[in-house]
Amino acid sequence: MSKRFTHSALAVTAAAALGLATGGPVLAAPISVHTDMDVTGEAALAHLQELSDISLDHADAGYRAVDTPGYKAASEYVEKVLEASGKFDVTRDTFTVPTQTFGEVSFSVEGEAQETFSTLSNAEGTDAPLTDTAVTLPTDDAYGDKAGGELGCETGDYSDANAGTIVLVQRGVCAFGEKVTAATEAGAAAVIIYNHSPGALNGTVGDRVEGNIAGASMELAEGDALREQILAAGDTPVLGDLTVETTFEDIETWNVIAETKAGDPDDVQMMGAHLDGVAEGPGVNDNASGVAGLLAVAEGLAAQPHDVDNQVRMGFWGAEEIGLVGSTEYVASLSDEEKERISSYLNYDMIGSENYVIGTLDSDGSDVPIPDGVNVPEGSAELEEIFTGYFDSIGQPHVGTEFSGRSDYQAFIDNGIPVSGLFTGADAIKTEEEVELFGGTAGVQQDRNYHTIDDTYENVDQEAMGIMVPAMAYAAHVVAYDLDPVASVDRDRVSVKDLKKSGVEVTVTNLEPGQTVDWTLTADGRTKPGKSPASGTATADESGTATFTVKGIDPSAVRGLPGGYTVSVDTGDTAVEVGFTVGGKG
Ligand code: DTR
Ligand code: ZN
Ligand code: ZN
Repeated sequence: MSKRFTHSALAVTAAAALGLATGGPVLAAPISVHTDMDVTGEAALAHLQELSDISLDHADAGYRAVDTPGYKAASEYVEKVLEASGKFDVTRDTFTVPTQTFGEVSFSVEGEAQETFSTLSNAEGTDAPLTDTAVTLPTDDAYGDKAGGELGCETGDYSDANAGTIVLVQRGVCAFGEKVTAATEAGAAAVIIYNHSPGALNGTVGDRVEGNIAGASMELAEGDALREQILAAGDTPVLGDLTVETTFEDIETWNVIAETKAGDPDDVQMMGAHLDGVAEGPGVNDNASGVAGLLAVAEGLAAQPHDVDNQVRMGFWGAEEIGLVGSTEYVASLSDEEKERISSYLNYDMIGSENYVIGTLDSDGSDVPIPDGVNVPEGSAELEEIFTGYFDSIGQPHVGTEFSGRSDYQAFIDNGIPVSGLFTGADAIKTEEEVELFGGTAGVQQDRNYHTIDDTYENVDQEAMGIMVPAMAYAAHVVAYDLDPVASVDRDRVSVKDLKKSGVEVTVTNLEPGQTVDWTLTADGRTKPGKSPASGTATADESGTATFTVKGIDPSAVRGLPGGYTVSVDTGDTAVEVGFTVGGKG
């Protein structure tokens, strides 16, 4: 159960110094504190269960991955919840995603399968399998000795001997795309780039270049062994069979965007969570958890007695897992003026990790240095402070997590929009210090289910959700509501003086000389039939002080009205409210 938190701004009371009972009712201004709106982790878990069910119902078709029925069903659920709240306009923001799928990907040399042969993202495939094709090295490679293997960065590294062959080059010095283009211009039939360090290469050629030859990758050991085999064979060709089947397709998908009907559209407060998942698993923590949290926050906002002051816009992002595409396309679709109107963006991607940390996106780099090249827009640190201040005030330990750009806030920081958010961890290993703060297990990934079939509802940590969801709600309240001016009034500006039977004198300072203030007096919870609350005006003297006397809501009957009273003073730039109590026979 989350701890209740209210962040009390200055609530002004001036208990009368009359011969009266002091401590009359403190009269909170309409909104003088920020709260977590009583939004709980349990509320989010109900949505999480629904989203988990949807993912599992579509397990055979890629769960909630982009362009799947599961993503569509999850979108419909999110839309249903938001529309049911009655406070949001909900739309689909469609965009096109270039996708690439692979069929058979194989390479054998003299009949021996090359086990680490793999794809290069955005590289072309083979129109037809290459069979009994010579595998060769660049013939005149200026970098050869430097990198250990031939690099094939330039067409001039090749000769006619390489035409029509499968060329083998090593990673390094130039981009993968440059190597493929150089080999294509040299007339090769395909190019294999092998790694310069152990492990899979996992590379991309960058933008697709239609007409280039097939490109693929291998790991270091196998690539080196093949290079040695080619060198040892001398003039005897080493023959290989190579197939890379691939299809490029532009698919249409969407983000779900929900914005409050109320609130200043020139002061938009955005928050987001990606709705898509990976095809390998149900993606309950990554990132149904963030989505469920936002749905609970939306319902919390909708249940508030006050309309939001600033428009709240929620982005449920598509195609995050294939490159932050939905959020990037969304921000790119905005005009400069529309971007100017977005005052903040809060990102929620993984908030229920099994071996969690309570992580804030470290917008000020206080815990984790900001990586080189990452832009941190002004105002981001203040957004993080919303979370750290909240956690500190409820005694909840927290840590900064890397402001890496590895989620949907990347597009916002690239466009100068302040950002922070929450994160409970993915593939990082939990430290002993973190165990001290949050429990869990050191030496194990913060979420060992990350991007696997085990990212299930059962493996989401409910305690983490119980901490993170109220924090999300509190942050939403902070950005959505401007505290009532009364919270900003200067306590020294108001005083109340006992005039005994003559009533109560109220003094307001720091006014402009000659300024007129309007005041109203109401009796707390009591009314005199037929009598409207007493009211009047007072004018500031040359020192900027206005003084007036109140005698109950019915001046003729002040002695008969013991109890609490409220004096509201409208000073133009602030609303001042003071309370006092008439005790006994007054
Ligand atoms: N990119 C998210 C997970 C994620 C968000 N922040 C981090 C930081 C480090 C690793 C992963 C993440 C995703 O996979 O959806
Ligand atoms: Zn994610
Ligand atoms: Zn992910």
